[in-house]
Amino acid sequence: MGRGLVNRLLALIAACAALAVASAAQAEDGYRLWLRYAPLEGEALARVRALPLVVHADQDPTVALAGEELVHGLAKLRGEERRPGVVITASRLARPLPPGSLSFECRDSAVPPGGAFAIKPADGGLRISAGEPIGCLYGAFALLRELSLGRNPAKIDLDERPAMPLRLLDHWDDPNGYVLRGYSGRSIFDWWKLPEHLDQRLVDYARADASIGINGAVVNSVNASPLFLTDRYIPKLRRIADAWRPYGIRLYICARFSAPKDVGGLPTADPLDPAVQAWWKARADALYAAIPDFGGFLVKANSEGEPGPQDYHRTHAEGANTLARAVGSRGVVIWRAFVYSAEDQTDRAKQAYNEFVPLDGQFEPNVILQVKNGPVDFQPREPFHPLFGAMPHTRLMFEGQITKEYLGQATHLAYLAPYWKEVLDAQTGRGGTVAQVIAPAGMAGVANTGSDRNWSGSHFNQANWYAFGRLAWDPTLSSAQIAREWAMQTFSRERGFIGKVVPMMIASREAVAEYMTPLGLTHQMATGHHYGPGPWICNLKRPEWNPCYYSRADKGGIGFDRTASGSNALAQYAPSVAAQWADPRTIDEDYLLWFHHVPWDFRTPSGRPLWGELVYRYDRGVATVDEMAATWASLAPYVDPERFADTADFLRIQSREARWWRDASIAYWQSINGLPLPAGTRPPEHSLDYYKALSFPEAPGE
Ligand code: GCV
Repeated sequence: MGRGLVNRLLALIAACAALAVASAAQAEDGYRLWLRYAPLEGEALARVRALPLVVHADQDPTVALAGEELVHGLAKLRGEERRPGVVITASRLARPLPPGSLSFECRDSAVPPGGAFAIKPADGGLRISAGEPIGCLYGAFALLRELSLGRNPAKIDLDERPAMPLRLLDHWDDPNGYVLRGYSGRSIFDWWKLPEHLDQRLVDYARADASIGINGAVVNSVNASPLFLTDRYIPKLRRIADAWRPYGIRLYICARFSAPKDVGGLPTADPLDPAVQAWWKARADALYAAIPDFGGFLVKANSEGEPGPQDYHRTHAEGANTLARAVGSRGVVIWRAFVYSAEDQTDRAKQAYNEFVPLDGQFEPNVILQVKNGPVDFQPREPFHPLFGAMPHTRLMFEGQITKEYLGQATHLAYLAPYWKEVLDAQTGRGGTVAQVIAPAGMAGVANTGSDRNWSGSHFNQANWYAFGRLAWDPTLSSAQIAREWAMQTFSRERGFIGKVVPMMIASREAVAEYMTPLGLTHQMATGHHYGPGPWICNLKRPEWNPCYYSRADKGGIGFDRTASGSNALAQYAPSVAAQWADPRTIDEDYLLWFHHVPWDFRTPSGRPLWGELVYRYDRGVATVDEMAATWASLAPYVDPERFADTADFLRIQSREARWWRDASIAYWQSINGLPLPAGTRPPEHSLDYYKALSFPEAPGE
């Protein structure tokens, strides 16, 4: 081969390599989340091009980040390579700015502290003002969001403040990198390499959180390892806290209640023991010495085998208060209300209320009680938890589960904003809606982030992280508005896309509720993985871990009687609320079997007998998933091939598994009620024994 040909071949190979790199750089793998800042077009582009990149950077690292974000984001929206922009220092800001400037005032006493900001027209341009630097960062993200949605800068006029002080993510991550109920790879925290090495992903995570107003993260699982309270972990925690501080993310840890014994060398963890109290105080002091803005402790106590004050015949209040006094005014102790005991077999749904309501008023002021959205456990649908509104002298915080343990995990598409809104908007009958009750405290979401390139196990699961932050910032936002802004930033601004994808997202959670647990059924998931159906399971050692405990299905009927003739859980709600649910003939059917045991031939408001209605709902859930898959298929022209294919694959899985849920459930109910299928109904594809025999050793477990 001649030298010329060799050179040409080498050049060709180099060109191919360069192309490969270029296309890899373009690959949409989901890592950039909703912060893609895809170039604008047409008038929107012209308007943003007219905004000069003028930012004010003072010495504060958070203000600097806000400036960086704007420079980066505006350049991207303008379709330009990243440019440094014009940075005006604090001292020069006193001089008149060029007309049409974009500027910051981050210590504006007219704006309240705590993250509030205003974006107003000023000097022919725009000014972001905030009472403190974090408000400027939130303002920068808000401005970029508005521009990304195509808003005209001349018409942007915002005045925002967060609805609640704590907007947290709870990570159920273990020191060895395992994520409990995690469906997106391993933990984002690499405790092995910390403190020397901090993965860039942790910084990118903080940026994403800040962009939606999240302001704290609990870095370890509620089934807590005591390691996090040892000296060895303090430098690791400090390294993360230092990286997160400029983004306004405070670090919290889960505290294992038995830690004074486990790692403190004490013979007891009795919260009233002076040595135990001194130990907690010393631990809190050590943490605050390293991390002055340490958020505090989250505690799961006397729940599912975790240690707690009741091991020493102390109350939850006595336990929480010991930790709260150790932390003092520096932070908070978040105590979980998720407790249910093996002994009390009346009704699991009643137990947290019974346990905590008598303690109202006994907690230190820096204790917050964290209450799951519903009284059982993050099911596809539950009524709001009766504790909301029932403890007027205690700050209550909402706990939601972003990770979708019971809603199809990574593969099933279920947009959760409508789910959380259902609870946040519910009238408690005791001092307003749930959102109003939690406003003095906040919201925590069990995070769905992991080491997967797309962070959340699926592209659409990112929407739940996004929606959680947005709702914690402002629970009055509508599910559709949040879906719309997420989809526009994450995928495409095209009307043809948004007009279809938003309704698809809005319908998705209801579809899951219908093909898994229609009409208020609950906890019918198989043991361990909680992914597929297991309504027949009835032999687990604790009755309330069995699906049959919740369905109460027998020849005569189905559903859990929580009225006065049954467990009377209904009486835990305010009379005005209980009245809506007391009568099976008038209750919202979505809660029918949650509160009532009714005969199979019970006439539902639809006119169908219960058995027919149940089958109808399963079928409707399956049909909605098929429609979602068809909708997505029609959206190919708007979506990059990588994310399009990933989502299409997952919708195929969901279609198949929605049928699995429907068929296995119907086969089981039929084995109980002995009824023929309603006329025209497709019989289950396999026998009940087939479904019972399925096992999934490869599924993510407990
Ligand atoms: C952390 C559910 C999950 C458990 C989880 C528990 C909790 O029961 O299945 O894995 O444990 O909730 O919230 O504490």
